[in-house]
Amino acid sequence: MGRATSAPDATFDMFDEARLPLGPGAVRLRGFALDNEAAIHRDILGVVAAAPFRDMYTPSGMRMSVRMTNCGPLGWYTDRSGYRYSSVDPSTDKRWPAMPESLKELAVTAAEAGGYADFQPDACLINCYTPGAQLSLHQDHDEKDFTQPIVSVSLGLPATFLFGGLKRQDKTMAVLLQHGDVVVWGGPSRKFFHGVQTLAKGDHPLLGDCRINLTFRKAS
Ligand code: MD3
Ligand code: FE
Repeated sequence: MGRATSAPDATFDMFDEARLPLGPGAVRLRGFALDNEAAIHRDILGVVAAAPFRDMYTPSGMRMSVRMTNCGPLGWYTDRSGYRYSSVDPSTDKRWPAMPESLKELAVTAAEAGGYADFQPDACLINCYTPGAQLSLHQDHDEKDFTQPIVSVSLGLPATFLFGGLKRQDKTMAVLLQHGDVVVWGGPSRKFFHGVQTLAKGDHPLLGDCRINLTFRKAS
């Protein structure tokens, strides 16, 4: 699975490794999503047709620069009422679209490759970044079982991901995430602070001026 090397990119990446350990329990699998890229792209478009990307608002009323949607039994949502998982899209009260088999299989095989057997994702958050969008340093702590990893899939424009430690003030490392990269975050890394730097302009052959990130979680 995946490729040992990747196409040249404008961003210099010192660690262009097929399998790059990022922290305790975390590994980046370079290009792991590329083998089934066409089906994955098609199935994301299907989800987005049923549940479009939308602006979300933090509990304090700030609009997030990343636009979001979900698929699977549970979806992550934020608005004035707070951060939560919901079985329905609060904007329509309809269930989120089902998690396409191509996406679920990608998440499960990546988790396995990262050392986590029996990953059973019940939520997939789909983030859409356009140039200028960013995600501030945060922890993912709305899930019930932190022994389950999170699997993230990056598609489209490259982004610089920031990965810290258990405390907000901990030093962060910058990691390039490019089209097709999959990261498995388990063990102690599961609770580490992380964020995404402001997306630079670009034009990706498949996704245009956009970066899509999928995060698969076991929420319940
Ligand atoms: C490290 N998304 O949706 S993916 C998020 O690129 C989120 O859209 C980013 O952070 C994005 O919550 C980063 C990588 C990621 C996802 C979850 C993690 C890294 C993580 C959970 C724990 C530690
Ligand atoms: Fe996160």
